[in-house]
Amino acid sequence: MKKKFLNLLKQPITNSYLTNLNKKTLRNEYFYNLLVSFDTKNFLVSITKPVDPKKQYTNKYAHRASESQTMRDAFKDVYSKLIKRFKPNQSLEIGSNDGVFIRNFKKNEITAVEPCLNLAKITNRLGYKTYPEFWSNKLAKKITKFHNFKFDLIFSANTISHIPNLKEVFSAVNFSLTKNGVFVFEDPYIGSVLKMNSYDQFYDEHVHVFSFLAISKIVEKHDLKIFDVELLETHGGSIRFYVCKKSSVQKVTKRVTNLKNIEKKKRLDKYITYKKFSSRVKKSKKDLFKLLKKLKKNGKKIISYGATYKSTTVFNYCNINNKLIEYVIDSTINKQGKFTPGQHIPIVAPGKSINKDVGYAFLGAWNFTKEIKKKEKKFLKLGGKFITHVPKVKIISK
Ligand code: JHZ
Repeated sequence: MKKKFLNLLKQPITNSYLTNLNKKTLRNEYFYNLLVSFDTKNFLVSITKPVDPKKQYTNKYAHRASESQTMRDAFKDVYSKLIKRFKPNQSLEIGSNDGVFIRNFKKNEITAVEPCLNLAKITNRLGYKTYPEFWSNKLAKKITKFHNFKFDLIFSANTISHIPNLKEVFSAVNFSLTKNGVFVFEDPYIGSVLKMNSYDQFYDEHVHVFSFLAISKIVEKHDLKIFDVELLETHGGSIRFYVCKKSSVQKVTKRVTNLKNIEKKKRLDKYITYKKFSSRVKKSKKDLFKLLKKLKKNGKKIISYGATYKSTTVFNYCNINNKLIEYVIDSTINKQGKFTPGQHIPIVAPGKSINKDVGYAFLGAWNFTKEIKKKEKKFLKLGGKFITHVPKVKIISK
């Protein structure tokens, strides 16, 4: 049974960066109510009414996974680790974005699936066979029929949590795996969201935010098992699942039972845990708005760093517009010159460092704080400060 615990109010589609602010564009901007629920039976945290994926994964998809050094390194590391441990002959990636993971492979070793046409074109051009379609039972059958083989490794990062129908995901995965093949996927972790108070991990694309307890219930129904699990620092706290067929030779590691026990102890299977989180979110909203208002009143210039999908949730939930934040800087070329969804703050290209007249930069990309601080040493040295809302609203001056 789904029980609502968090209301993040009216939100736009996070990928819909606006090219102009004329009347027609504004009239056509799509909004929905972002309500988050906890399923008391299968422990899954999900958006109550997901948006139609065709509205989200278009041929104008903006996010480029290889935009940060942190993520390029992380994907290289996981590639080496998986190759060493599983020695796959043939691999598949679900949601290959701009190819940040598959670029590590030889072209005949990996197949990719990416429904956003503009992204699929990038990797097809590089010579990696990419299916520009949504992952489904039908596509899984088509792929194995075309290639005449199944996969020893299926990998997916920041994609499975985006798919409303998880039953179909796992049934298509089971069909596509070789006898002892492995499915490794990683997504934001609900344990980290609760700890970091990072409510901005909820937006239209993050249909679910996973716990170990929720995924173990689902895979069980598809004749699969979790044989290993890792908690990661990426994207502000992620979880990596290692899944195989129940009949596989893979042995279940201790980490699996450990995490299961930790999650039970932290009551991730109880509605009250999420209800309490929602009170902390309301406080975070009040604190952030109050801080920005105060700084503005004192004549400070505030900008935002990283036109992230996450910050779209923050700005729209907390009612932060360009009266408070003058502009957002982002290194992604196809976000520059556009406006943030819902609150319409202009997005500009970063200069060599943050402009001298800027007093404060809100960390829209707080998950890359280390990388950003390293790049913006001069800004900090000249007295500039960052603002973050995770784990609580505060100013960072060093
Ligand atoms: P980043 C996206 O979310 C969408 P977002 C998606 N749904 C998802 O799950 C996650 O990614 C994984 C910029 N930047 O990765 C680049 C700079 O400008 O936190 C990006 O636009 N300068 C698929 O958008 C943004 O910030 C920098 O120095 O919340 C970061 O976006 C750095 C480090 C980043 O994901």
